[in-house]
Amino acid sequence: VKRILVLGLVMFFLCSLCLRAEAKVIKLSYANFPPASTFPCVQMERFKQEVEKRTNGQVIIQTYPGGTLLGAKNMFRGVIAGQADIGCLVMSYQPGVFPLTTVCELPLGFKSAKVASMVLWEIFQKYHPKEFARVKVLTVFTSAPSNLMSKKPIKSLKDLKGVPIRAAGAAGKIVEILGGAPIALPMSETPEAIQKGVAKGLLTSFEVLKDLNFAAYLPYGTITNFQVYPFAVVMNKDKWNSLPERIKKVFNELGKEQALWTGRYMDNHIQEALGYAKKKYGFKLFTLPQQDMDLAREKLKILIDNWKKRAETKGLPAEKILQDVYKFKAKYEQ
Ligand code: 3IO
Repeated sequence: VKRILVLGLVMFFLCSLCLRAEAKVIKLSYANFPPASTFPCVQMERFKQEVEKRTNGQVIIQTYPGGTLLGAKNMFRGVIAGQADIGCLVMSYQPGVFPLTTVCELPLGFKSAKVASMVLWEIFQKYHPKEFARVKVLTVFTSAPSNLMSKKPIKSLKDLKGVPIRAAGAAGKIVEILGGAPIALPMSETPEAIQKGVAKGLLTSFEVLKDLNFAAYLPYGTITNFQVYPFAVVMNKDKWNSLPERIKKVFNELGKEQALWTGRYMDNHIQEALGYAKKKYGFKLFTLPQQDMDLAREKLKILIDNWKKRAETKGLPAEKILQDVYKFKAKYEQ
């Protein structure tokens, strides 16, 4: 009898310990707009795994790819309102909302997602952009430099004239300046536009040839390396403030590492996607003639001037920010 009593007591304590641990599990929702196969969602799953591992399961993240919780255009507002705890947004989808950090979507000659992601990270650390004051920024990253994918070959700027090309934010301006007809849709609405033939091309990083199977519709590519699309992963501020310090520490330590991981994943994945597109669909790559590249660079300078003017009207030290971008870029390119 005594033994049974002791055993019962031990079990009671074990159970109550378990229950208490259970009660302390923090569940967070993480919203993303594009399909699960795409790089923003691949990095989301990696982020989830790292957080769960590093908090010993104290934090559980439920992921919602494909716009099932929040869409591309209401991501920022949705997280601020608390509809999702965490959300992944593209700054280019909401022109005017991010006057400082869109410095990183200017055609500044980034050659990799890794370098551009690190530069974006450093700019956040140095300037604490006011436009993100209402959320906690968990990590940032960018796509790889944008290239053209099209139904018909684009071998010169002349071939681009009047062609409807899906491109958002600064990328849309680039298409416009170079004589194309930009269609400003987020990536989540792009498959339909391509399949219906509303858009006859796309200006973004090449990995979507595989991840969204665009190679089936767009068998031609043109290397331009114009700009990158900057992303931010943000958390609802009240939710952030409610987290225990040791959990906050896990997130804070993960931010830069996650940016680097995503940049690297993107750069490697581009090569894989190009191989897939070539093998499966005979995807063909072109480069623009040097004189067209020079002309494009000359024409696109106005975007940098325009960004500076807009940033200055917002009271930002535009020239200093731009010089820092160049400085960080040189640092990480080494
Ligand atoms: C992108 C966005 C969602 C899924 C895959 C992607 N590859 C590149 C981007 C960049 C972007 O935001 C865009 O609209 O081209």
